[in-house]
Amino acid sequence: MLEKIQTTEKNFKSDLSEVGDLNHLEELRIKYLGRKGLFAILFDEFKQLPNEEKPKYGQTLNRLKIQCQNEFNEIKSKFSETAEDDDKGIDLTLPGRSVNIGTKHILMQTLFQIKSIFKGLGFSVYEGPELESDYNNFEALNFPADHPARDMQDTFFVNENFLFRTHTSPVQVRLMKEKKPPIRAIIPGKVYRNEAISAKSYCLFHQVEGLYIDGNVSFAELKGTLVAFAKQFFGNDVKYRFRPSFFPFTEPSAEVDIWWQPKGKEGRWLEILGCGMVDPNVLENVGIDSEKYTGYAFGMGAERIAMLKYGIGDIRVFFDNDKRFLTQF
Ligand code: 2NM
Repeated sequence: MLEKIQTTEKNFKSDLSEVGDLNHLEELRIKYLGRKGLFAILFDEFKQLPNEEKPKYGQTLNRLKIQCQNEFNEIKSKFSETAEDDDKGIDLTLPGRSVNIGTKHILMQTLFQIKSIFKGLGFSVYEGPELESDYNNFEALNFPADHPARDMQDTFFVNENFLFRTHTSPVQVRLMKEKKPPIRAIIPGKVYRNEAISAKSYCLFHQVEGLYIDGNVSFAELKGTLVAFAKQFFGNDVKYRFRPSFFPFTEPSAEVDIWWQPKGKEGRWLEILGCGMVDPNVLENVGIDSEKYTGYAFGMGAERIAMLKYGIGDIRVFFDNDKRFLTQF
């Protein structure tokens, strides 16, 4: 009996050392530890032994069986780990997952394009504060005291003398006070108006204004510059017109329209910007000799021209941060 036990142990160990995979291991398990395996046979033989011999072999046999089972389990778990890596783990042949990095906001893309067109035409870019004095925002710019924009209803006043700028023109006032002509600059930035919010107007929007002041600046130069801009921004074959208008800070003043022709629908003129020759009163207010210098200025709403260019029907979508809108651009 002892010899049989020892032989079984020896065979088990040598068989186990040659195991190559899980299937092979399972075969060995059945061969040794199965219901009709070699250990079962040994136990059957053990049962046949006379009672007085049982203690002698019982312990050895039990110890051996447990030891074999342990070794078997150990090898099985090693094989299982590698098997799991193979089927649950990483398939190195799959293409990588794309990372969502977001998009540049369409308004920022538009502002970037406007700035780069004017830079190409020789303009510098300046910015200024959004909180301004009533003087810089209105008084210096020739807005009469009874102008409707100066009403509490249309402007966000902080107190009697300070307000959220309603256009970026106060930055031009600062520039003209600080620098001697020639001045050729565009000023992009946020502006605020206390209007009823709708598809067409929001309490906040972005403007780009431009200013050119020098010895002999003419309306012809203003036209040339704005036509060059319109062609670069809307396409070379854009149809445009200059239409007389009025602004407190320019004289003469004009508005520029472009022809909008939707497919299959009636076309129409749409305003894209306002402009004019800087009023001599404004130049004198900032200490520039209006006998020596002339200048032109213009202003446009960035949301508005982005809406025209990309066919966006509601200004509020620029501020909603809805990914379904933002990711279209
Ligand atoms: C516009 C239209 C026309 C303008 C005028 C000035 C300044 F400071 F030179 F007087 N800045 N911007 C101007 C002129 C703005 O926006 C529709």
